[in-house]
Amino acid sequence: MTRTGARYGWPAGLWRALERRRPPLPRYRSPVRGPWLTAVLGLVLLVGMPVVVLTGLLDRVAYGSAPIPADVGLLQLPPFDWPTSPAWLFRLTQGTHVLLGLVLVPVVLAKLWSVAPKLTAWPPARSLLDAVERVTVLLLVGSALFEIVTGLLNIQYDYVFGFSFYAAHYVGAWVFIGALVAHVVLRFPALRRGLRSRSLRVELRTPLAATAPDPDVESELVATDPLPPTISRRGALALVGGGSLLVAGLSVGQVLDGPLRSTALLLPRGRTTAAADGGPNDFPVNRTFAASGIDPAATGAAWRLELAGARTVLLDRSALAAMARHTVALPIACVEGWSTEQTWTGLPLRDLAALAGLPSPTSALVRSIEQGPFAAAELTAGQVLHPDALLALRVNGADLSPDHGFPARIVVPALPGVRCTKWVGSIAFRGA
Ligand SMILES: Nc1nc2c(c(=O)[nH]1)N[C@H]1C(S)=C(S)[C@@H](COP(=O)(O)O)O[C@H]1N2
Ligand SMILES: [Mo]
Repeated sequence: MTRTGARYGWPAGLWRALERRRPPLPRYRSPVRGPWLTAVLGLVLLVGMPVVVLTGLLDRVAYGSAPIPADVGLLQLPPFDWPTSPAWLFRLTQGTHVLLGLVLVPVVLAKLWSVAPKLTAWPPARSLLDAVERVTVLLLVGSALFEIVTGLLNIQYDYVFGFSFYAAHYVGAWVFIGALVAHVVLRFPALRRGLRSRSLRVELRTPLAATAPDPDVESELVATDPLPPTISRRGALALVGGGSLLVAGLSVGQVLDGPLRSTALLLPRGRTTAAADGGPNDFPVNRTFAASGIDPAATGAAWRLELAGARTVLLDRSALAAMARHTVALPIACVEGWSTEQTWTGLPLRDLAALAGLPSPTSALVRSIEQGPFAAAELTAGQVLHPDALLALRVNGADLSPDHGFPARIVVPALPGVRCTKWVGSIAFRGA
């Protein structure tokens, strides 16, 4: 049985002529494909995707422009000060973005499978509205796959692409947002119809033996010559849900401290520890001291912290250590998804600002003795003045290890890990 173009207002001859020119596109014959399955998967994505998008945009705001500037032109969000409280804020937004993004991958793939007949429909457009819809679907599918692939490569630290991840993933997100809004507006009625076409309760009780093809042959998703079922609808949902659970199980360890971290098999870097000895410095490392290329002599007895403000002050490590009395548990949350909470001891940044003669600075520029993209990071007034914002010298009661930023590093509540500069050489306070 083949559908005719009559109901789309096409002249029958033209439709048949096009049909005859059908390229060798696959014809899909699964009996469980249909408006209901597509609508259920669509609903899950309709709830989950906005959360991934919103937490992603928030991460972008928290990340700011430093240390890796990414020029995104007009798409730049208006600047606003990322809060320093609650301290776990970035850990939550970043963890949610990466984890939920990963967990939804099986659902996205299942949704693509479920609408495959539409993606390969011939003729490519039945009407103008249909053409518009197909273009938005193309953008939606393209940007979703782009975001998934760049996101996955980023958390594997695998920069095989020749462009900035930060700019590309962000611009891709806006393409996705636009296409998603258009898709939801255009397809919402179909989503409702699909959800109502079957009862979830009934489907969950229907075994394979009782699984029948959809009678709704008007729908493009429904096979006109279905094969016998090899999986029930509930089986298909269980397969997708199981896939998501598996992904969750293999990733959630990245945000957990303790032995469960080693279960984060999807996130190799989050498991790398400085000292796999269970000691005070045994927690994930982003870039190791060896990888930083810093000459070890520069972190030895010759090291001085330079504070600039109304006056310039040079302090050696023993002078700083004598003043380092503030201890607080704060997370390090990496933009690549992993996070950990550790107990840091050091000097409040606001005390250092006062030492430099600027007790209420408007911003600060932190410089590392490392060269390269992490050489400098900007802190806002709020980030400098928070009582728990530290130049940390110690962690969990021991000196920082070289991998964690010895002689001194920045730790600020709710600040993305990428801006918690290690191997600090100087801090320049600016303002009144
Ligand atoms: N100088 C310098 N500071 C840095 C980095 C770096 O590569 N160089 N990496 C940053 C990133 S991306 C993170 S997530 C944290 C990780 O800190 P950790 O390696 O001590 O866990 O350090 C940040 N500070
Ligand atoms: Mo990071």
